[in-house]
Amino acid sequence: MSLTTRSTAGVWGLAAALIGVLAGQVTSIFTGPSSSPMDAVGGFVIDITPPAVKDWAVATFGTADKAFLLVVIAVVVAGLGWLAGVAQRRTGWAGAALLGALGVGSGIIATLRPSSSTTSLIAGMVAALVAILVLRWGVGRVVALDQAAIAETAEPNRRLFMIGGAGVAVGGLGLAAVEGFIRPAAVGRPPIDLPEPAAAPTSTLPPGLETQIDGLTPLRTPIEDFYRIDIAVSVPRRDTDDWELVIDGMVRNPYTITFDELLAMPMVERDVTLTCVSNPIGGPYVGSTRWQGVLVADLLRRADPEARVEQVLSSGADGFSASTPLDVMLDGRDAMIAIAMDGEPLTRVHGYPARLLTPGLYGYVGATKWLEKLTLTTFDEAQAYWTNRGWGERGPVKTATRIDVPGNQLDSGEATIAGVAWATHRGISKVEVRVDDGPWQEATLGEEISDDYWRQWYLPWDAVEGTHQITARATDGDGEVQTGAIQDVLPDGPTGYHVRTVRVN
Ligand SMILES: Nc1nc2c(c(=O)[nH]1)N[C@H]1C(S)=C(S)[C@@H](COP(=O)(O)O)O[C@H]1N2
Ligand SMILES: [Mo]
Repeated sequence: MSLTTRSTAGVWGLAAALIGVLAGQVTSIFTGPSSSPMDAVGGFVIDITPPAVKDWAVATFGTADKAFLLVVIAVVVAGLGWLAGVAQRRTGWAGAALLGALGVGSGIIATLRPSSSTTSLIAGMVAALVAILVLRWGVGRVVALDQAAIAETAEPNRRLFMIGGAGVAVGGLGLAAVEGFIRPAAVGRPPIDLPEPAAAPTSTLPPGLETQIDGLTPLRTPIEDFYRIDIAVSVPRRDTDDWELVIDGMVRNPYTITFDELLAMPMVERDVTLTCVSNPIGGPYVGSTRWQGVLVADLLRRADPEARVEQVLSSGADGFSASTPLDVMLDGRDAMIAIAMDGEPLTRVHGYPARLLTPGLYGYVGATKWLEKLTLTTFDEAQAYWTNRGWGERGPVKTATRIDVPGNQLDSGEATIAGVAWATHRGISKVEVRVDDGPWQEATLGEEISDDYWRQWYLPWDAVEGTHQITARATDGDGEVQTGAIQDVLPDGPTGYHVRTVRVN
């Protein structure tokens, strides 16, 4: 391969861009996650991405959607870096201007983010400065050699190319290490002494049917398996001593409480299933556990809401907001500010130190993590993050049934069809299963934990050779049979039956 001065300049541009971003990200370890150029640009991209594209990303990458986004940004930056190198060689300034604009631009975006702080500009400036220095040095050498016509020998050019290549490797690997390990390592959760719940459920959760049926979703989701969905590019860090909850809006008595004050309030424990509006039929974005927290109703009452209040707009440290209908928060369903899941303080990814949880509603309308504020207002006055982007204003969870077993292949003979069904806040009264075009057969239900909790179910099946389609549907606690009409997740959650095609050998 014959090396051109142009490609050597391109490689130096690439190296300059990656090392610049790396410098910015490392700086943000000290100046705070809200100043991270990658997070700022990532958050900005998430905000402007059309809901359908975002949904595709969540469906395709799941919890790795943020990693995917960061990789896309890094690739775009690398491409622009290459261009900057080439342009710098031709003009002596255009590449530096491009990289400088990118770095400073990311700093400005960081400053405009909802989670910005006074240091938000710094990391972007550092990124710009480092990128420009690397670019000017590398491309400067390339041009100098070229002018000296030493490049005829090709050797110095090759060496310069190799050094630039090493710079690309340092930038790329460094970025991968910082984003993949170093920054996420800050995600550990400090301990809290959890107060005793005043109104605890009388029993512990019973063992589920998963102890008898291999592959069935456990009755209680282990926290490490609990799905995670949010717009936070890196997990917000809020600690209990600097945590405050502001309660304001159309109230006669706005106030702020600290974490210690929250802990001193009466605590409840509830078993609740949480699911995402973007969870496709049969999908994984649903989890169930025991939550501990303070009833929102107690907090709202103290604020003394005006009669015109319709919704509670809750906001989180990542710039997310949700609008929960006031009637839902006060109808006795025990919407809470949760501080613990499964007997442990919330993990950072699930909203440490405190989050909202509203039984019966999808996460986007009632489960704000890293909670900072509750504003009592009307639907006209303020809209939430997702309702602003085309999702339904009220988000009651639709009845859903998931088939966990069997998988796509099994041997003929005695088998078990099993799964979970939920219709949070209405409960599940029946699950039926159909094989091919056969009759609906009633499955056996696992123990009922609460109306707000999913229910395990199973049906013995004599599997005969061939390819079969298994379909399942539930009936909720009001006697309403789940609809088979297929609707997409947008705008207010999917409907339709989960169908599993199995090959019996
Ligand atoms: N701060 C914040 N809270 C949030 C979100 C978010 O993006 N930011 N996403 C919501 C959505 S869409 C869902 S489904 C739930 C998911 O909660 P989990 O990640 O604890 O499972 O959180 C909700 N709370
Ligand atoms: Mo969600």
